[in-house]
Amino acid sequence: MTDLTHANVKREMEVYGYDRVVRSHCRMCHGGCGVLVYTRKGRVEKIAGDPDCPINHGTLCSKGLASAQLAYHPDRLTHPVRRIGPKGSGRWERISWDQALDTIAERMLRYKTDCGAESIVMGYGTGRENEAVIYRFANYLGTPNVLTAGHFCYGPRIATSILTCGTNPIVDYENHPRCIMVWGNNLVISNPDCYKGEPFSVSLNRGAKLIAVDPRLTRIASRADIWLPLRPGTDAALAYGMLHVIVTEKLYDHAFVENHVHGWEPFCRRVQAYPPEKVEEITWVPAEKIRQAARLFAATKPAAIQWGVAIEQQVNCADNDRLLMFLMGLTGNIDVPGGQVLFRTPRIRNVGQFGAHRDLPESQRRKRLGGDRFRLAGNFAIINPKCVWDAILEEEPYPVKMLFFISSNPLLTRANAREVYRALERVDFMAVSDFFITPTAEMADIVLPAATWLEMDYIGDFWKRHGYLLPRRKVIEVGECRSDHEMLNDLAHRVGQGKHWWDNFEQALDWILEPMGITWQEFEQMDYVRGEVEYQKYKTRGFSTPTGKFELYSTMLEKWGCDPLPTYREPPESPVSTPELFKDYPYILITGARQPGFFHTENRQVPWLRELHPDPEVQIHPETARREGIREGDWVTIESPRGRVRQRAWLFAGMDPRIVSAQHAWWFPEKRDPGHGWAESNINLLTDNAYESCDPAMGATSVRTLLCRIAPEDGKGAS
Ligand SMILES: Nc1nc2c(c(=O)[nH]1)N[C@H]1C(S)=C(S)[C@@H](COP(=O)(O)OP(=O)(O)OC[C@H]3O[C@@H](n4cnc5c(=O)[nH]c(N)nc54)[C@H](O)[C@@H]3O)O[C@H]1N2
Ligand SMILES: Nc1nc2c(c(=O)[nH]1)N[C@H]1C(S)=C(S)[C@@H](COP(=O)(O)OP(=O)(O)OC[C@H]3O[C@@H](n4cnc5c(=O)[nH]c(N)nc54)[C@H](O)[C@@H]3O)O[C@H]1N2
Ligand code: SF4
Ligand SMILES: [Mo]
Repeated sequence: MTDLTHANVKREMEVYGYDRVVRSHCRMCHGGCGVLVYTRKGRVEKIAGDPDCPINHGTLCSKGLASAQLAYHPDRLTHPVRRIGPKGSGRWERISWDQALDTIAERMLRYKTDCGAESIVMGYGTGRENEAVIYRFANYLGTPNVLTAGHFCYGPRIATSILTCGTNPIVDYENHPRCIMVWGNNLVISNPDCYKGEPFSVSLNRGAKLIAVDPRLTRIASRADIWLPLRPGTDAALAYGMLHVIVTEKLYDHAFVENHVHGWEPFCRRVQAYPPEKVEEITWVPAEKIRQAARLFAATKPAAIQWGVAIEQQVNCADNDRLLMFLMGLTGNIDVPGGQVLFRTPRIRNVGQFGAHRDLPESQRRKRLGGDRFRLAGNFAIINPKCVWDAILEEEPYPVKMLFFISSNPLLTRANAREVYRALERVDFMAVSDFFITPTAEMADIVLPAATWLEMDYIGDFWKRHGYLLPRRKVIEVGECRSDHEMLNDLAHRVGQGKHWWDNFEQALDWILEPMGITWQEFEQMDYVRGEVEYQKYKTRGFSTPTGKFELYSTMLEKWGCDPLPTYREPPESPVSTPELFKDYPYILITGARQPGFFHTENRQVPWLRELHPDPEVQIHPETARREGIREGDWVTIESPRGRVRQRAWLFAGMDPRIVSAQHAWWFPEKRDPGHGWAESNINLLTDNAYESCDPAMGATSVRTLLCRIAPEDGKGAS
């Protein structure tokens, strides 16, 4: 890692008069990029990439660079507040941390006694490193209900990979795959989960072959050897089409199949239902291109699949994940250098142990909302959001009385936003921890001021699968803001679970590191630590699945009464499944393709980042725009059977004219009324959360494949 006494660093400090530099790593997204934070008189003045960090090699994105504008933002909440007017009135009074935590604790204990701990739902959104602390708190409280985005993001990858091969296989960019298939992912913008776009781009520059599976011609797709622009939501059929080619042309790894696979024969029978010509009809991708892609992927070694969230926000969520793993496995790319690796974390107490999942009593576990309906999700402590809204609004199967959202903005990020609004309006008591009073926080009773990554010590990336751990070092303090870790440690003592917690959170960091025989103070002096790297462990130990094999036929799903083999289901709303609706809503709507400067609902108040994307935009094909009387930059209405919102037209020729791609998570912090325009451009007013439209095992909500219509806002349109 960069030596802080290095000449470049010293010169930077002298020339600009910085008085301190701290090595840390960013967390404005899923995190991980090593940074050097320069301060002057205790204020952050500059953030630069750490050239020697193994994750990002000195590169940073716009969000990382703008972190200080977020931390010092004038609208930032810097002390706890209590609402003094009706919900959504925007009237708040300042209170102390003691008052805030005492009130939350008192409510929790009351609901626990009166209605059971399950009536308290803890919540977060995308993973942010506070998840292990939140689960620990919830499990010791006795509530099985932690609401996350895990039903349709990342959770399915973890759950299905545990069923299939024991852990989540990630791409080994360090050993340069020679073929990369990017599937429903745009990592050069999203830098998601364990990955950054930078090592991917390095592998491409070294000549890796590239296959892109994306309905849109992204920057990645434009560099691809083969681009497969499929009809949104038909990924399972396309994957089966490729598997059909690989099986019938015998392009699979015979030794792997013979020795390490469970369910080969039933799988081969199922594959027969998906010949490329039939798959072409379903997916719009020509059969010949499917064959070419399958052959290229199977013949080039090592090869890997870079998968994304698009395949999970569909009715075929879990099966999509499994089918992509089958492609990895059957081509012999699992756990080989440059392939799809099952890396180990260092020897620490991991997120699962920290989360204390084993300490939730079985009697409470059985009460998990939706656990009977969505068995795969329920078994991995994941719940479908509608189950929570129903429990609040209908009191079914029991009443939920309290919500505690720690880093989430569900009014913008969960499907069927009108229903979310009704639930937040109705719930008895709601607490929120956030940087700002967001549209969701405006509905709360108490809002707590959370610390950003610049304001905390932490062991970074201990949930990730690449096996690196990096120390995050506290650089500044802002007002009375506190990390969620410290906040929950404090609250835990007030609700009677103190014996499972610590006097201060540094002791928890020591506890996490204890198996490695080091303390936080020692780790803090280190650059990073990494788990032992070892390949093809399955050859001696088998896979960590019930059969010890790579399970094509899932014995666990069979046990839970689900289909043990993947299948293709037509999206619940589509030209094929709802032809009548399609007459009125003639476009296929994708939502949520990531934008560089934002992280879901975040950063719309950060000047450098809002400048990149001043307005919500919807991509429309020029032909479609002409037909509908829409010009570049016009405000247009987008409408589904559930609602209507406005965004600006961005004419984009790189997709089928029948597709429309709208941005998600828009609100307008500059609008000073307490709604902050949450219902103007929020695409989740259009998305559906009906149980029947969700993945039957995982409960994933379909937010990528819907039907819509579009029109110019002035109502003139085409005649
Ligand atoms: N239509 C549609 N909807 C989608 C998606 C889509 O593609 N289309 N994508 C979905 C996906 S994949 C996800 S993961 C979800 C994300 O959903 P959310 O996680 O609910 O979305 P965020 O906007 O990231 O909300 C995070 C909030 O937490 C605050 N925050 C950030 N960091 C911290 C922290 O460390 N502590 C605390 N206390 N607060 C913090 C931020 O200020 C912000 O208000 O959205 C989903 N919604
Ligand atoms: N800047 C920024 N970075 C982010 C986030 C953010 O909000 N902003 N969010 C973070 C989170 S929580 C997540 S989950 C990740 C997600 O990161 P990614 O997985 O990269 O997700 P997206 O960019 O939403 O979608 C990737 C691609 O899927 C395509 N797509 C849409 N529908 C389909 C389909 O049916 N099939 C296929 N094969 N492709 C389809 C879209 O055109 C898009 O190009 O990003 C993370 N990183
Ligand atoms: S990709 Fe950007 S936001 Fe994410 S960790 Fe790196 S610099 Fe920070
Ligand atoms: Mo996500």
